[in-house]
Amino acid sequence: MFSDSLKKLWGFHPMQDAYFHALREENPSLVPARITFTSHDQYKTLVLASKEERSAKVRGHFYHGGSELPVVGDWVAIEWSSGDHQSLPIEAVLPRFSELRRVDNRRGYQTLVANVDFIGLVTSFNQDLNERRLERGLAMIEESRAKPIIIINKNDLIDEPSANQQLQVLSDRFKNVMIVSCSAQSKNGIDRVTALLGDGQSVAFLGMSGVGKSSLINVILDEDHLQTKEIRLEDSRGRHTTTHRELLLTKHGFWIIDNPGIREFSFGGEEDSLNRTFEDVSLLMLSCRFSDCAHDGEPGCKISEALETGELSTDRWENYLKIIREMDFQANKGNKAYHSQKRKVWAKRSMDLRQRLKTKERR
Ligand SMILES: Nc1nc2c(ncn2[C@@H]2O[C@H](COP(=O)(O)OP(=O)(O)OP(=O)(O)O)[C@@H](O)[C@H]2O)c(=O)[nH]1
Ligand SMILES: [Mg+2]
Ligand SMILES: [Zn+2]
Repeated sequence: MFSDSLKKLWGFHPMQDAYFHALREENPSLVPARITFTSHDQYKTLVLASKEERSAKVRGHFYHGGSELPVVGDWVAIEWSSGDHQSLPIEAVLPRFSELRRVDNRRGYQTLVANVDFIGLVTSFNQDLNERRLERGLAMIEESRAKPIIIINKNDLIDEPSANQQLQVLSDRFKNVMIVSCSAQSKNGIDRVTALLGDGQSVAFLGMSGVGKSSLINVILDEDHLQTKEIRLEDSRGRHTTTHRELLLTKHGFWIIDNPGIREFSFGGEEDSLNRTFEDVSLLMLSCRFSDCAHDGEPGCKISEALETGELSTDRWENYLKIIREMDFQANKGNKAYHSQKRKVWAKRSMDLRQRLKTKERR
């Protein structure tokens, strides 16, 4: 129906293709399409076979059957028909090879984007540059199965030696993570970002409001497609400039998704993916002498040793404890007694740690 090279350019994975073919055997009028935009119950899709953009709506069974609704980046099976006036019905969401989720207190979690190869964790060279926050963002990305790229924007605001010094600090802390610095304003370093992304791959930008996600995307697209703050100041409608997600094709051949700014990175994942983000910490914990070590000054505790020698920074360890506490909180919301007991244990643990470090400083 369409060539392998087209599938590759649009990021349609063989796994999704296979699933789609199974659906098509039952209903031959189905075609694959990718969600580029969502707003309430309206979707915009790019139809692979005809390469056209069409509006679409999910079928009723999504609401009754409890299937998860499509998000930007999703591949869906839609029932195609000619004529551009009507919305095409979305029959099913194809399996995702990655999905970025955040914890949502009402719904449990919310899926933000799907099927991206990379997530650009965007921050900037000013007060926004916060290692702990980046670390939480990395944990959230680890859970998504996409690869993180830390993008530090606004390098026009800082001289080169200071920028390099800050980059060094980050690469010491986040080993094995790609880190690039750039400026949407001076266009410095934009090629470092685009060089990381290949034909047909997709990247989503994620970060606090105002770090310059939309500005960067405009520079990458080479057009003022997205609204950025300046325009927005004139009508002064609140703090967040971007309000929708949108999937766009760049002239370089990769796809890019802008996201509204987020207030905080929430980690709602499994311990496994947290352990990958904090690989150094989990390796240390595994090598403590006692398997039930509370990392609280027990003999043979590798965490305590690493904190003493500075091999593990206190900040990183405390951040790890904080995220673990939140995970427990999420996991045991329904079980108040358990949760309050656990919380006491962890709160004591980090208080003990603080105490010990204070005494150490005094020494
Ligand atoms: N100095 C400097 N300012 C920049 C740069 N990139 C963006 N800005 C400014 O930062 C402000 C915010 O930029 P946006 O692109 O709207 O930020 P955003 O991350 O998309 O924000 P939200 O959509 O609210 O999440 C604007 O005033 C931009 O002009 C840069 O590289 N250097
Ligand atoms: Mg924006
Ligand atoms: Zn220990």
